[in-house]
Amino acid sequence: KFTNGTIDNEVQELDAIIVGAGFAGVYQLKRLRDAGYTVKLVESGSDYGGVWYWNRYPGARVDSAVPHYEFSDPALWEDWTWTQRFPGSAELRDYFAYVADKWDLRKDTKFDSFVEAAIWDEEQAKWTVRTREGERFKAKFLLLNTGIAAKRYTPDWKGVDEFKGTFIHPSYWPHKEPDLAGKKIAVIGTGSTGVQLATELSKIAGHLTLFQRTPNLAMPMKQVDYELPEQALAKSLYPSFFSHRVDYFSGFSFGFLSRATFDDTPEERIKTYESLWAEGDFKFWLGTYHDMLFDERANREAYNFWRDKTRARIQDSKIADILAPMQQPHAFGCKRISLENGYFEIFNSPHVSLVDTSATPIVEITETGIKTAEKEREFDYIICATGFDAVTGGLAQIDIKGSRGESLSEHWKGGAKTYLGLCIAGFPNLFFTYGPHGPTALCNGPTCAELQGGWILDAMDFMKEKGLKTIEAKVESEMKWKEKIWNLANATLLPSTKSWYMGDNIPGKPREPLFYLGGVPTYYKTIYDVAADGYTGFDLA
Ligand code: N01
Repeated sequence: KFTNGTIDNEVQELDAIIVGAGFAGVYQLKRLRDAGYTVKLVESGSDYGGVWYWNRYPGARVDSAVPHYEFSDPALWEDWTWTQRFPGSAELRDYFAYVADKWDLRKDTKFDSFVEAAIWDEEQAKWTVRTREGERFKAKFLLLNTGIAAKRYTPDWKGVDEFKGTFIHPSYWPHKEPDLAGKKIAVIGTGSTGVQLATELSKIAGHLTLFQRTPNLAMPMKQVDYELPEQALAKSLYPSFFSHRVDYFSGFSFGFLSRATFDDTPEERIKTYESLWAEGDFKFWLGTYHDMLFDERANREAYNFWRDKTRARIQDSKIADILAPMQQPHAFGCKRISLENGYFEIFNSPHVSLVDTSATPIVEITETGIKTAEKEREFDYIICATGFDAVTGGLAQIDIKGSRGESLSEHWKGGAKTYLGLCIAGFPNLFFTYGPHGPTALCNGPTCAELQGGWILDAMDFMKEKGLKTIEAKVESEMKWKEKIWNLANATLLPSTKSWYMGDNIPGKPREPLFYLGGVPTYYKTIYDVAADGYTGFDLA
């Protein structure tokens, strides 16, 4: 069935094929192999790390604090020390190399292999998977762990190919560091990538121009360098720390306060805000009053505090009006907030400029630079931090054909449809993690990897025990789950805000909540209750 000119290697037969070597894929390889399954991990990059393999741009670092951002296996954490509270991308790659050795992953991993197609064979009840490089695999289970950022997005500007300087999407940062010192650099986009890049590049650029369409309501990270072997937490506390991650809304070790914003007097509120602010991390977002993401007035109060703190750091009031407007631009925390290290101060330097592309949009890329509705500017480098066809893009770009001959991209044409944020009707024995309709971007990555990965392994074990060939979500389960996703989202302020959380960043993408907004504890209970009840909502055969 795969005859489009690829090298037709022998088909390798497996119990499961895992796609993607980030946290989720690596976790599944270890757990499945330990459970006795034959399994292969296939990855398009040349090493482990997922987003951390690809995202090597200056300033790239995680904004979930360790030890949240690591696996819970004692065999790993006992001998691992971090140098910072929020490790950089190179240290995260070192961590993945360490995990690969400890867990002996390499012998079952195939790098430099982009999975481009998978087709369900009804008779054999197996998936045949093909990589762009020509390998073919046959497996009972297809486990997709492609993450939220596997499909890069560059707007369709005229002239990109004409640009004589260097044009880079930072998620494909060159392994040989470009010579940026003293150069005229444009950074387009102020998501997490743009904020980190701009902060770092401001230290070396001759002139840096940042193109902002929407302000990033970024908060101080409060990075900490550890005096080794000191760590954030005593290792004796790790087991309890990890076991409690599923007790909190976002899979961290902290959650929302039990009080609502206006339960406190104004003085108490300021005191609370100040103490959350001083802690850094996501405390002012995911550890604040429990009504902040649900109630407009509560949300405005949080924004006003953020705005006043931020404006105080910016010398030019016109620049402050763009970065931290007096009028709230969108609901606080309903578009991804970044953690920053001196971002707002860079605009106090004469060699850093800000262009508000909501007022003067980018019209085209020219041979020498960027033309906006206002004027043309010249650059040596254009760094296009415009993000990803997030969450669904990495899955739907694979040509997956299910039991009804329908492709996944056709199935999702009018919006994502899943059951439990783990599987899809018409696609038997296929599971995915960290994708649509799970807690995903509002959940710490490793927590989600272990929570969903553990569930998938349990489902496979259940099938083995019962001698089942297939497990497939029912269409009505999918419909009900989607309704739940909308109901949960409609109780929050998220649908009021334009962001990639709602699919807004990709022209033509259906507008819909891409995540389960009921929080990790409810999600965890729901999916494990389904398992305990014998996989309700599924057809088993
Ligand atoms: O991408 P984004 P990202 N003209 O989509 C702008 C994770 N991550 O790579 O906001 C002009 O957030 C766009 O503007 P607007 C994290 O989950 C984590 O930064 O749509 N501008 C926006 O400013 C994050 O959320 C880490 O109005 C245009 C930017 O480009 C996710 O990855 C680090 C435009 C895109 O921002 C994605 O982050 C990095 C146009 N035509 C990433 N089109 C850490 O852990 C788009 N933009 C720290």
